Amino acid sequence: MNHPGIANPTASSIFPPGFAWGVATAAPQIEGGADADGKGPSIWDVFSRRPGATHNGDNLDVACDHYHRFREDFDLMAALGIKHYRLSIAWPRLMPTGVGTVNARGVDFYHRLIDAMLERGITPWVTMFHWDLPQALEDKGGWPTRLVVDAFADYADLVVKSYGDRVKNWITLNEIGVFLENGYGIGRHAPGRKEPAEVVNQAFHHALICHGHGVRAVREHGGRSARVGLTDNSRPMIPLTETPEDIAAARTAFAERNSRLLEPIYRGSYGEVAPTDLELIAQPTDFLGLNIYSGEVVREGAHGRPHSLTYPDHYPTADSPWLKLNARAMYWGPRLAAEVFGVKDVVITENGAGYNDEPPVNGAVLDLHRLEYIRSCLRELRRSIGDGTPISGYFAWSFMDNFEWADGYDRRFGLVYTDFKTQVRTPKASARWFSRIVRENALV
Ligand code: GBH
Repeated sequence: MNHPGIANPTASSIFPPGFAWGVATAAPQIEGGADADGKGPSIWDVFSRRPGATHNGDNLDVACDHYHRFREDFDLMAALGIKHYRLSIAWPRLMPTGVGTVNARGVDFYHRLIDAMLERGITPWVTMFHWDLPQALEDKGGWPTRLVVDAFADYADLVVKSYGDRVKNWITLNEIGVFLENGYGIGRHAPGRKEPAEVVNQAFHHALICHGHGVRAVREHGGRSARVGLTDNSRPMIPLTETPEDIAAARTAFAERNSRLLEPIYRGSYGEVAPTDLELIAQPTDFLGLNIYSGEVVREGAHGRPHSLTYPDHYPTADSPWLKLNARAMYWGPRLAAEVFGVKDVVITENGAGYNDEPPVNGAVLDLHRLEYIRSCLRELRRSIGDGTPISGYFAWSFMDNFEWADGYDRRFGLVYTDFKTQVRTPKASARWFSRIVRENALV
């Protein structure tokens, strides 16, 4: 029964007009077609074939076969009412060896893909680099060598010149710290190297300059209405109590923990660097993309210093063991980015939860765990907006179950279930619920 006087949705559940609701994926995780139409190998194609590198030895050869099924996938997206889609472009499809020769068939693929999206009323948000470095560049030294910077500059120009007439939302690189620490520091991700900190630092510097070239390419070739930002998984710091002392501790911790990336980009300050490099890195962007899954709890400690708390055993956790289910990250991550680094516009470019969902039963996947977690996150996001944090969009990770890097295919983040044997897609309960949120522009 309706309670008289309580509207549904309530005012505090309604999002600002024009809020961008979307879903996200990345090329290497969904496309398959690993050597279709002249594509060169990426570091993930090669790494995933190494014995023991991924769960079950899973590789990217077929993935969701999106390369051949993108029209059906966009039909489903459109049927769910999704209006914004974050995807990435595979560098080795366009430039099989990373530099020089352009593969026209690869370029054409994304022309068809983008047109298919636009025909269905879906706005593309394109990430230039989501971890699939051409193997040929790795063979020459990879991210620690400067030649990746020059190669990326050409690649970014090619991408924006090719698609900039239809793509107006650009993301340069995804989670620089993650692909470098995992790929070159601990070796858990491609290319699986274990290098000393100074090598990883060098790689980090190169990736920042690549971000700068991405921004430059959009400004030069993207047209006047084009917007560009970087996506980071800046560590959200969550004050144990929402009191002035703990909030101050969270602010200090956020500044310290995220300065490596956000300082150079937002404050243009950064050790001893050639001024031309710094100029590229610190160019103004239009938004900051934040991937938020979890956060770290802090309180005021001794001498006013932040004190980080570790999660106890049995703290609610997704099947991804790192994914502690703390929805308040979604309030504090964007708010601290705005307060500490002066970010003027935050777009949540990823949020979700990884579970080993069971196959559909009578056509249904009741992923109530994922649904409730995302709902809690959206409640916190709305609270942050209500308190004045500038947030203009939210993308659920992921549209469909896909290749979860070293965790392979059992670990599912999709709103849509992927049967990797038959390639049948089944919207989960979370997809149907999210579809309604998009339609209402409100938490339902
Ligand atoms: C994002 O990365 C990626 O952009 C996306 O491609 C990916 O599929 C998605 O999230 C879900 O994972 O050392 O065991 O504690 C998330 C990056 C993954 C970084 C987990 C920290 C900690 C692993 N995070 N990682 S562990």
